[in-house]
Amino acid sequence: MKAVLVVTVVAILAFDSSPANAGEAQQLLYDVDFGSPPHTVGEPPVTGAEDPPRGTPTGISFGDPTVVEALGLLTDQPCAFGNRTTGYDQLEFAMPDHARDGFPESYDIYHLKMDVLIERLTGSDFVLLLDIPHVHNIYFNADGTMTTFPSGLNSTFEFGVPLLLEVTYDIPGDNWTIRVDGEVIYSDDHAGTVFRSFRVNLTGEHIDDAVALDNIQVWGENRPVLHVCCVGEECFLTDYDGCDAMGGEYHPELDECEPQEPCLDPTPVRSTSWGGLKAVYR
Ligand SMILES: [Ca+2]
Ligand SMILES: [Ca+2]
Repeated sequence: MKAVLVVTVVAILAFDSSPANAGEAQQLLYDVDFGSPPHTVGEPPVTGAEDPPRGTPTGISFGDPTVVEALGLLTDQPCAFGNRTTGYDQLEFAMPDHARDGFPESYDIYHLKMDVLIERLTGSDFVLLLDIPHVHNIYFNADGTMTTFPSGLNSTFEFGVPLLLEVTYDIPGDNWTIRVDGEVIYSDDHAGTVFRSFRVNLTGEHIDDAVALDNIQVWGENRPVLHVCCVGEECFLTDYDGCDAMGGEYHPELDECEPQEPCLDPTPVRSTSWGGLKAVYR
């Protein structure tokens, strides 16, 4: 059987998370740097649910997360968790499928990134809880390990060293991927269905526990819609521009190359040998 080629436009699909290079297919949902205004050093982060991009979390679920001038090596006004009180410190970020404070539009792919500093943990853990809608959690544990729920990740981190944590959910692609400082450390299926919210939480079992986050960004992205493009008898899946660039005939009414192989003429007007047919199907 002839291989079906899927052509995708790399410029659209490749995820560039920098705001300056964002394509039209992407929407910046959160861009929270805890800077002033609206946030104030020594105060809890301001919360709100404006139109995207939002500069605030949507809620403080528990405790006393506090905007600080610096914590350890995170020196550009992060949000600190711990703050010499015990108990949960938790921020919530509502996502599109959240009944309260959600965004008006849902997306196929979500990309989260944030600077994380685990300064000290003595028995507590710090966790990124993702409700999509069943829980996907990423734990920073007191023994220096990084783990997930559902289980699968077995990694480590360094106390006192900021890291860039990135998480990508591809919901139709049924995949979630975790990167630290640009390196993929985990990738698996179980991407979930609808993304209701994510939360960040320090369990706070000791007053010395200290964690800080900064530059929390979340992007939504829709997959381009691909249709059949016939270049001769070869079938490709592309968008209109991709088909045009290949000199093909675009068929927006068709979205699969298999099993019917729509680019093969069902009643060939030109005669062909068995050898020629076999070459087509090889
Ligand atoms: Ca900041
Ligand atoms: Ca606290």
